[in-house]
Amino acid sequence: MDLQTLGWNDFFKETFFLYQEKGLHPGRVISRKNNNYVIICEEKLALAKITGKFRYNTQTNKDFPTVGDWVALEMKKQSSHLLIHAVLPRENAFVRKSPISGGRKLKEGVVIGGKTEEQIIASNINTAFIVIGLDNNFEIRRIERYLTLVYHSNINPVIILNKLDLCFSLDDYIKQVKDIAGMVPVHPISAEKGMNMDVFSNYLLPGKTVVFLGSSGVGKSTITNYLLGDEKQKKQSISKSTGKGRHTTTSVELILHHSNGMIIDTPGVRELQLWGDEEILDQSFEDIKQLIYHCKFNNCHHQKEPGCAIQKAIEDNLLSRSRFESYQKQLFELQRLRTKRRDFEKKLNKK
Ligand SMILES: Nc1nc2c(ncn2[C@@H]2O[C@H](COP(=O)(O)OP(=O)(O)OP(=O)(O)O)[C@@H](O)[C@H]2O)c(=O)[nH]1
Ligand SMILES: [Mg+2]
Ligand SMILES: [Zn+2]
Repeated sequence: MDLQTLGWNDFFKETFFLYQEKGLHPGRVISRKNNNYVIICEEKLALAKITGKFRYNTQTNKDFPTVGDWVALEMKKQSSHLLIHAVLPRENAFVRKSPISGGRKLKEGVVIGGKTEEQIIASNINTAFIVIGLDNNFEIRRIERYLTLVYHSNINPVIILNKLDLCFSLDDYIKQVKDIAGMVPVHPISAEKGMNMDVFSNYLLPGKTVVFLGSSGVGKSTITNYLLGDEKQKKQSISKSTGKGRHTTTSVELILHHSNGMIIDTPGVRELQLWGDEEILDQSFEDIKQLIYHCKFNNCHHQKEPGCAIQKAIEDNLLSRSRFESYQKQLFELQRLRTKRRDFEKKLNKK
């Protein structure tokens, strides 16, 4: 398998030039556990670790290698593992805000301190499948959050409505999704019953990487297993399973598919906190942004002001109140994040 089939392109080639002169080799990160990486390079899988210098010079989580990254490797003779010298610039990455950690304290019920950082789930991705279950856990507001982050990451979103076999009112669900997702492709499928599974062949193409995102239990791994058509993942997850019958994915993993495309399966996260500036809502809430543009006052709070286009749209049933509330919630979260990030960056610069 050549590098192109793994997603190597001119973008990476350009930045790799410097490392090539130093005799380093390119490879792509398949999985990570602490400082142990599995890398695919030169037609084989190998273990790798970052160099001491890399570790010393790296302050933030986002600068460590992540699944999907291209890295510059030293092949040491007679060593059990390769050495990662650098991460090549990413074409894109799916990021969320890390759950607060490190030195966090509660003061009068409010979290102070801790690290305000982004967490990179996976990188260099062509398509992000936002998976949701057509069962009792259908959460439209969650899709909105994923859409905000996927757009921000510069990845093409596709919405997968899984568990079609459990659904009796598909039209209703599709309408809800179309209302918030506009032109984003929406595919109803059932991984368990093998319904409409051929939609994936439009995305799983040689050299292309797709990622499955969504809450725990929506069926990301079931879809992945179906597509792989073998027992690879299942076997692995059974060994990790708690014996309760369900195999929760615990780490991000890149898997080669026989189409020569690549699949990244991710664990469903409990908290999907936003990361980015307030502008990241421009695409995921384009409808609301358009309306705000038509409010009479520039500084309209969309409460009871005269000439408020938002309130009018809600009255006329052109916009649902819950969607507007969801927009406000995300906006507020991003405003708070901006303040916290500023404080955290100040702290980093002082070091
Ligand atoms: N009825 C039905 N059940 C499904 C379908 N797809 C998946 N399931 C079931 O949903 C449960 C969760 O599936 P998983 O594939 O483990 O979900 P996941 O999204 O990978 O979950 P995490 O790894 O925890 O993030 C399993 O019991 C599956 O058998 C489907 O199309 N129909
Ligand atoms: Mg899973
Ligand atoms: Zn207004």
